[in-house]
Amino acid sequence: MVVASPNPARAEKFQPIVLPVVDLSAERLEVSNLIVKACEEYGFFQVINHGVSEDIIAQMEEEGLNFFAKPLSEKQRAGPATPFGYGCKNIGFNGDIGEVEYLLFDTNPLSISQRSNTISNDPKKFSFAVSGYIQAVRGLACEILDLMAEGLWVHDSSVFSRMIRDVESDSLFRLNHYPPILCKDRETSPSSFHGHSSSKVGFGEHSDPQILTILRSNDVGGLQISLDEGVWVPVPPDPNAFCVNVGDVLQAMTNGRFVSVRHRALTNSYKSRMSMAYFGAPPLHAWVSAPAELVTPQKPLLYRPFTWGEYKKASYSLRLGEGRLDLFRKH
Ligand code: GA4
Repeated sequence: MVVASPNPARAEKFQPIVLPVVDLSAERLEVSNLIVKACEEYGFFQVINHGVSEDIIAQMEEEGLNFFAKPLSEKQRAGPATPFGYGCKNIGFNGDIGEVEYLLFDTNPLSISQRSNTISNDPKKFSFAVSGYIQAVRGLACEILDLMAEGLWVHDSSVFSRMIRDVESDSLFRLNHYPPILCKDRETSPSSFHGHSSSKVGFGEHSDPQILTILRSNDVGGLQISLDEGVWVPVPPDPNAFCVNVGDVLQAMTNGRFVSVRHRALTNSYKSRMSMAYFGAPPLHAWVSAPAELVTPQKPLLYRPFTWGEYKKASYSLRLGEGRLDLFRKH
């Protein structure tokens, strides 16, 4: 295990982790086995040869960069992000703060198109880019979820993907922008006595509540994952890959075989980072429970069945970093 510091100011200097890289164009059985292994060991992996067109990614990135380059007063016309729109520094409803600005959307094409009017001077172009991107990454998420079910030998291989294919799926899309922050903090970072700079927390530690997250960022690092309590390991950025991570609901649906791992994002001292995240979620009324194949006398059901609506409510009533899945544990 790589050793890293719990102090964000110092963590950057530790060796980055090499996440498993899954080539989606390889042989199907091999791919599904690799994905299962990655989800059990890391809860995170990268996918290459994912089939999402470069044009779709580039258009979305351009629209995001154009938006964040606007003056604050203009961006605020699209806010506040409670529940959807532009947010700056405030995360969630319970006082969490980070060095981040963002746009949060539900994935319904109609509401994206309505929202675009306050976001862009060319709303049609903006909503076309967002809808196209969401459609493409949703397809990728479904493909990955089917591969997971196959790798787990679950008979109904659409058991996970069906939830995000549903027209009532409560999936979200988020654009995060982390402006560069140069901070030479003598108090918190001993290394700053030698003129080193340190990083600030852009988005504090948390796990994603949903099923699966498909993340892409520009070539600026900042994402860190915590495989051991208090140990933060940087994930190097790769603009050619998507980073995929298991959410709390998938941990419950795999009866704890897959892990929903805590992660956070730090700011860079000199460069701005933009990430685009699709959070695949069930419909609010859908029941979350592990399929029969994953429950055995040796591995009894870990979590009581719950609806996504119930889980979402619990998530929003807690602070960002608080564990929520434990509230649903049976024993
Ligand atoms: C984390 C994952 C997604 O970004 C998000 C976040 C949401 C928010 O920013 O409003 C939450 C956070 C996220 C987890 C717990 C709750 C909800 C802030 C918060 C304190 C959009 C999501 O679905 O959950």
